[in-house]
This record gives sequence, C-alpha cells and structure tokens, in this order.
Amino acid sequence: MDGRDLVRSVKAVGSAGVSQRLRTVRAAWRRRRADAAGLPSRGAERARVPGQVQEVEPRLGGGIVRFGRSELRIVVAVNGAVFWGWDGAGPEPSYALGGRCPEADPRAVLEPDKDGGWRVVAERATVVVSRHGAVEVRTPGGVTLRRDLPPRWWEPVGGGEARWMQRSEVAADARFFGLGGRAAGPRLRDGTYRLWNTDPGGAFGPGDDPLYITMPVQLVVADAAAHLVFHDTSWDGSVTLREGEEGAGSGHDRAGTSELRMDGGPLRCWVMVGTPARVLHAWTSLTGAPALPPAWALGHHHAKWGFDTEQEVRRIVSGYQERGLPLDAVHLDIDHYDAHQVFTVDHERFPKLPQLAEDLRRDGIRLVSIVDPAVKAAPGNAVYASGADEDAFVRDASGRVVQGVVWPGEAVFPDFTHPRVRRWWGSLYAERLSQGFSGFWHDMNEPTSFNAFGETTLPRSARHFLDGRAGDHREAHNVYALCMARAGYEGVRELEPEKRPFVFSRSGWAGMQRYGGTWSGDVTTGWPGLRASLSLVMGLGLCGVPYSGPDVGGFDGSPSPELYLRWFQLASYLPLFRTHSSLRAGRREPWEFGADVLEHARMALAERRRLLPYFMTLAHVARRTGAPYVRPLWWSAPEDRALRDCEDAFLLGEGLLVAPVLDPGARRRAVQLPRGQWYDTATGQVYEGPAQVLVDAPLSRIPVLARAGAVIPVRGDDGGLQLEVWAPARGRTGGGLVVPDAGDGWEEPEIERCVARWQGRRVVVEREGEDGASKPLHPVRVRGLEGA
Ligand code: NBV
Repeated sequence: MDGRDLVRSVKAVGSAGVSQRLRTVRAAWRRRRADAAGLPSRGAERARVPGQVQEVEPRLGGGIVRFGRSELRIVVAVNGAVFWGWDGAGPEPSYALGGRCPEADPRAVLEPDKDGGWRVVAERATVVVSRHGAVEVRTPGGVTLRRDLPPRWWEPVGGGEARWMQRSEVAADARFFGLGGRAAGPRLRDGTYRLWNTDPGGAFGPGDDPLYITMPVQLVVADAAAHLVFHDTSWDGSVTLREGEEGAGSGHDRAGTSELRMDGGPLRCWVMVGTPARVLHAWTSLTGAPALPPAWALGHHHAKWGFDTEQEVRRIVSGYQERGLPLDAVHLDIDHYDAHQVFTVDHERFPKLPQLAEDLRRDGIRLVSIVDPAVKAAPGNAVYASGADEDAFVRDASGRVVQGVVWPGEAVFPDFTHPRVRRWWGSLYAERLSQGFSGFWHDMNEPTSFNAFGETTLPRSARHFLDGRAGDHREAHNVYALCMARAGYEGVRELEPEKRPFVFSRSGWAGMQRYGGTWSGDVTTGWPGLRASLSLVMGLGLCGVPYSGPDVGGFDGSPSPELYLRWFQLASYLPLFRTHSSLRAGRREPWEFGADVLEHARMALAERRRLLPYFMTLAHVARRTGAPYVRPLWWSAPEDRALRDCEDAFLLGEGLLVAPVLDPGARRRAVQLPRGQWYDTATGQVYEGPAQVLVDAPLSRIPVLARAGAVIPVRGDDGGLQLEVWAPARGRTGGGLVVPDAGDGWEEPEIERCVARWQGRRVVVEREGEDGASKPLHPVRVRGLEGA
C-alpha cells in the first residue's frame, strides 16, 4: 500500500471512522515493513523429486528407504496407524500428537516388493513404495486406497524453507470429508481448500473458505475402506480435491485426486485405514481423547454480544424461568470487559458479577466468559504489565513487540507456543474464576488483528518460541489457538483441579479436542447458514472434534420465525446447543418469535433435557473411542453410496437419526435410511431401510427416527435415569451403551452395555458390566411395540 491508498481509504470512510482506520492502516504498514525485513526473500528456486531407490534400512516397525535425492522413513505404530516422512522427518515434535508418538509395531517389517520397490505389511494396511518414491496404501486384501505420487520440492537456491507438493490418487468412487471446519461440506466437492485459519471478517456462508479451523486431515470414504490421512505440517497450504468418476459400460474409471501444496514444513503424514469407527479411534488415540464436557455444558446455552448490564442478564434469565424454559448456561461477551480488555470487568455495568454468578448457579445456570487473546498495549493495564514482565508477547525479527489492532485498540499477542507464557496465561483465569465463571469461550484466536489491508492476522515474520525450536508466524499461525486452548485448559485445571474444565475455541488445529470443542463462529443468518452449521459440526466431528454447535438463528441480522425455529430444532440435537448473535443483530430469545415458535422451542428444550443422559453417554463414548456424537449416515455403512452422498441428516450416536428441516416451507421431507428398521419417534410408524422415505416434518418438530432395538438413556419424569428401548425387529436383538452421570469431576464411570431382546411377547433388557456379568438395570420403558 502506498500513500495514495491511504488517502483514498481515509476519504472512503469519512471522519467518524478515520482514527480507527488510521490505526489499522498504520498497523498494516508496520506488518508489511516487518515482513520485508524479517523474512528471507525466496529468490530463485530449484525443483527436486526423490529420484531412484539406492538402499534400504529395515528398522523396528518399518524402515528407511533411501533415494537419490531424499529418504523416506516409514513406521507402523502399535495403534495401527502408519507414519511416513520424507527428508528425514520423524513424527516428533508435533503439536497434533496427544502425547509421545506411539511405539512402533515390531510385527511390521520392510521387505522387497516387485519391480525394485519395497513394502511394509501391517495388520490393517500394506504400504508399498515404488522405485521412484510413489507410496501406495492398500487394504490387507490388496485393494489400493491411496496412491501418493513421488513428491516434489522447490528449494530456494540461496537456502531456506522448501515448498512442496504431494499429489495423490484415490478410488473413483471415493468421497472426501474433513479438512477442519468447512461451510460447504460435509462432502468436500471439487475445489481448492486453503489451510490457513482465517476470520472471514463478518458473518460467513457456505461459499466462504477458509474459516477459523483448518486441518490437513482428510477422511476418504470408498467402497473398499475408509482412510484418514493427516499431513502433520502447520504451514500455510492448500488442498485441491477432485472427485473421481466411474466409467460407465466399458469406459475407464477416473481416479479421484488430492493435491496438497505447502509453503514449508516437513512432508510427513499419518494414515489410518479401516471402518470410520476404527479410523477415528486410531486418530484420537494419536492426537488425544476429546475432553469430556461437564454435564451442564450439554444443556442449553444462551449468549448475546450486547448484554449491556447485569440487569439485562437477569432479565433474560427470568424470561426463561418465567416461561418454564430450561437454561443451563449464559455467556458473557466482550461487552462485560472494562474497555474491551480481557480478564477485566466493567464494574459500572457489572458491579456484582460474583453475586450474579452465585444467584444463577443456585438455579442451575452457569456463567461462561469470552476470552480474547489480544492484550491492550497501554500503561496501567495490569494484564499488559504482567505479560510484559513475563516477556510474554510476540516480537518481530528486530526484537520489537508486534502491535496489532483489536477490540481494545492497539494490542499485543501472547506467544502461546512458549510453555512459560502458557503458564502465565493459564494463571490469569483465576480472576475469571473469582468472578464466578464456570466456562471459557476463546474468540479472535486465529489470531485476528484488524489490519485494514492484506491479512487480518499477525505478520508472517513475527517470531514465536515454538516450544524451543524458534520460528515465525508462518509455522505458528495455525497452531496459535490450539496452544491458547492448552494454556486455558491447563490453567483452569490447575486452579480447580477437582472439576473438568469447559473451554471451547473459535480457532484450532488437529488435536484441539484434547482441550475442548468449538462453535461455528459467525455463521450468517439465512437458510444457507443453517445448512453450513450442520456441515461444520459433521466435518469437525470427522476430524476428531466431536463437541461443537452453531449460533442458533445465525450471527447477524434477524431470522424469520420459521428459520429461527428450524435452527433451534436442529441445534437441540447437536452437542453445543447455544443461541447467540451479534451486537447489531436481532434478539434470539425463544419468546421473541411469536407464541407458536415459543411452544415449539419449548418442546425442543424439553426433549433436549430428556435426552441429556444420552448426550452424556455420547460424550463418554467420544472420549473413549473418538466416535463423534453427530455422525454421517454412512458411519456404519460406508459402502452404501446413497448414504455417502447424503448431507442433510445425521446419526446421533448409534440409536437416533435426526433429519433437520433445512428449507423454508417444508412440512415433509425425504430421509435416506440406512439398513434396518427405523421408528418415527413422533408417530411410531416403522420404516424398513435401506430406503428413501418421506416423513412428516410439521413446524412443531423435526423428524427423529430411532433404530429398532436401540436402548437410549433418558431422564425419566422423576429426574432419574430411565432406559427408553425401541422394540427390536421380531427375532432380532438390539442394544446400546449407557454411562451414568458421575458428576463434573474426573471419575470415569463404567460403561454399561445393554442388550434388548424379545422374550415371548415381551421385550426385555439386560445389562452387562465391563466384566461381562449381568447387573441390575435402570427403569425401562419399551416403545414401538405396536409397530413391531
Ligand atoms: O466478541 C464479539 C464477537 C462474538 O460475539 C462472536 O461470537 C465471535 O465469533 N466476536 C466474534 C468478535 C467480533 C466479530 C465481528
């Protein structure tokens, strides 16, 4: 940008916004200058490919294949995942891994293959390396799932970080999912998806990409098997996907392709093969079990940017209470801060926050606080002063602290890639806890800085500690929020060791589930936004992040009563069920949309409350197995192509199929059913899958179907745990898992396995403990007997 741009931009905004604009323009200038001085210029580049195999060195769990111009290291881990890295890259260090890299599987050995190639045969996959460095992943039965062509690097002649490209082929019938939170999924159609966490800078819709959470994680589902591939590199990059096509008649198949381009970082990846359940299990055993939310976080949350005062919060809460609507959490946005500064309270408008928190707590409602990473760079700001004492803030290459512009004005950014900084930041949550907050909502942590031109984040030359390795923002950007989540989670856990922390974060990366979940950011109000919300939740679940949910009603504007209701109904079946909207947007309380909507929303809230034990069970299942609560319809039948292409319905755990209404005016909708018998839970009508059926979807509810034989833990009328059992098909058995609530501490309750079967004309349920012994049962209510 030059002086003329500056003048033009100042003219464009008029006098009111001038000073803010000038500040952001100045910040943009600073950023440009810093990058020019702090980053090596690339200059001429030389391309490289691996060349021919020269020698191999078998090692535990695999080995090293040396090529003329690179070497490939392959290790099969004991969890069945396969790792390979080029140019000597190993699995560690990694921000994605939940702990140390799993042990190598001693049974996997490197052995010669045909045509001068080599292969590693493992229990779940065979990896075949060609003479020129193509790498193929095959099922144990020998079907090729993925073929990586020899990679290509571009190295600056004068030295520096190499860019690289990895092109892969998958089966013609394969579908792509994942890559973090994508608005236009969950099936990722042909196109280029960037890997750079980004605040879209306003409400986003299905056409906006990338968003806050990107991950180099692809879940590929094909007839032969599913596989997950994770390229463990946090640098900026992109993936270009092209679905394949099957040749009709005698025509040839065209393979699906994925082309991954990275601006730097190691070329290394993990691959997991099997059923979707197996793959997610391996993935979360590698990157960490999803944090278990406290039970209240599975209830209903209400938020709003623009709760002006304590009285306003009390008024909203009374609104829920007077109407008998369940409410479990209220979120306070940046407006309760003092001058938008994190870890402060505006005591004029919120004079007795701890009292408010205590009063709400007595009614079973928790307070959740927004936490922004940017710290106001001003003398007198205690957080700034203590951060400066800790040398906590990101600096540029010349050693100066990097300044951006965020809500509090000129602001600085903690370097969360430093363990000392994480500890300091974590200790600041003591102030939040003393105000009475029970949970934390991390925002603006891509990180976002309002630079007017170019990118709204830190300069790429900004320096980061990177846990001792030292580097710059090109590498740290995508893991910034992940490290912030770690700081918050670990800080809160240390401050309140007896409770499970509740943290959810707008931005993040592979492995973020260890610290909590996310929400869908500022999704736009409108029917496309509603669809995008479901896409995000499903896609993130397939990347190992099972806890998320949208802003009900969308972030901006005012939804029509029908749209609000349909959003509310959908979200009541998603892990995070939260109403929220922007400062300038209309209200989102259920009573703001007329008497009918209020009554229908009441039903959705009551059903959510009734299903809480099921949600708690799903949270435990996610923690132990990696299976998300919200699963695509193909979860247990990935070979069913009709299901693979179905994006407008989902399985909630094993037992329920939820078919939200995503179109205006719809009062019936088609539902693609997986194999087996399904009950419409509202009418009791039975359907036989696989089939496409038309079901009623009146305004009062969205269709929810129960799998015949499902055992669903619910809250009975007396508040106790009850098992709702949907009669199995005649001659069949059914079952389900039940995890009784063990409070918000760390106790790991036993998973109960229940089996439902016919005994004469009755359906009986039996419970097996983890030891297989039959155990006493919770009260049972059998449904669907008429249908069966
Ligand atoms: O803190 C204000 C908002 C918040 O309400 C929203 O949920 C975040 O996604 N925040 C973004 C910053 C302002 C965005 C325009």
